[in-house]
Amino acid sequence: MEAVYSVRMRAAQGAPHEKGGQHISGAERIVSSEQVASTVQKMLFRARNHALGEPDFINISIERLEFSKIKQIAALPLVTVKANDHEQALFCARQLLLASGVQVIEEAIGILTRGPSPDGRNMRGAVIMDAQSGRRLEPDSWRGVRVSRMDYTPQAAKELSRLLQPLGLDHFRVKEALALASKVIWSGTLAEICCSDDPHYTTGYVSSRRLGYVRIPHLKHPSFKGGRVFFVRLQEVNLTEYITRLQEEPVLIAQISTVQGVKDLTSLLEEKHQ
Ligand code: WAQ
Ligand code: MG
Repeated sequence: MEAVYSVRMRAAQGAPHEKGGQHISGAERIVSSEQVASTVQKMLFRARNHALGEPDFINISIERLEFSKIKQIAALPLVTVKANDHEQALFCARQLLLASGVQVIEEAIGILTRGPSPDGRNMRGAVIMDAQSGRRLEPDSWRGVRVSRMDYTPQAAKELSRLLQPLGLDHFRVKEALALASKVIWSGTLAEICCSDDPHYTTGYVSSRRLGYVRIPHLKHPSFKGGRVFFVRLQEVNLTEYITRLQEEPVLIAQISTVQGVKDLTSLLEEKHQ
């Protein structure tokens, strides 16, 4: 890979995001020069065929990046916690966040339930929350902070697919969420909770420095709006630098960590204690 390009897409309904439009879809890739055109085409198709509806505005941007300046990082280890229904999923999410040092759990779950924006809709980006007080810290509480400029190296993507396949998890959704979560933790985040905004996708996750990426089946109740909350410790991060890193610092995941199947909560927490 010599010259690489960041290709980003965001699609909204009613108006562009910056004019209050409803977020429909987004995607982030870092690809070689030859892949730019096909990536744009795939993103366009994806924006126009989304479960949330047809967008009125699609923004695709292409930016050349200097490969030598891109940080190479490792993916978080991936595991699925056993949860048979929504109740159990919520219990797991609470325990996993507590074990990661987050106290303000109900505030975050409330946001995923009601929708993060002031009018109860979903945002294109994430909520940033003070892990101690539960105070929201993102500068724009209508749009949130969008993590951008991350992807896998071709080798790492291949390796991840190879490991996910026997578990039946080799889907773009899992891979994209793991890439995002890995960049988010690398950027200085203590922990994250996420639920899709897609009404049909009910598996969510909690990720953290301590536990890695923990998938939680049934986390998304049909009534949840979905979204992402990044928990930070204010004594650990400079908020402005942190947000710039999330949005702008290009990152390639060059190394895949462990990929495990389903584990029950107790053994998962015990393992991570050692
Ligand atoms: N930066 C910040 N927030 C984002 C970004 C981003 N790049 N992309 C999405 N979000 C926020 C936004 O509010 C979306 O509405 C919300 O997250 C959900 O996004 O292991 O599919 O892409 O099985 O719908 C997790 C489990 C799936 C995957 C998450 O999220 C698995 C998912 P979606
Ligand atoms: Mg979605």
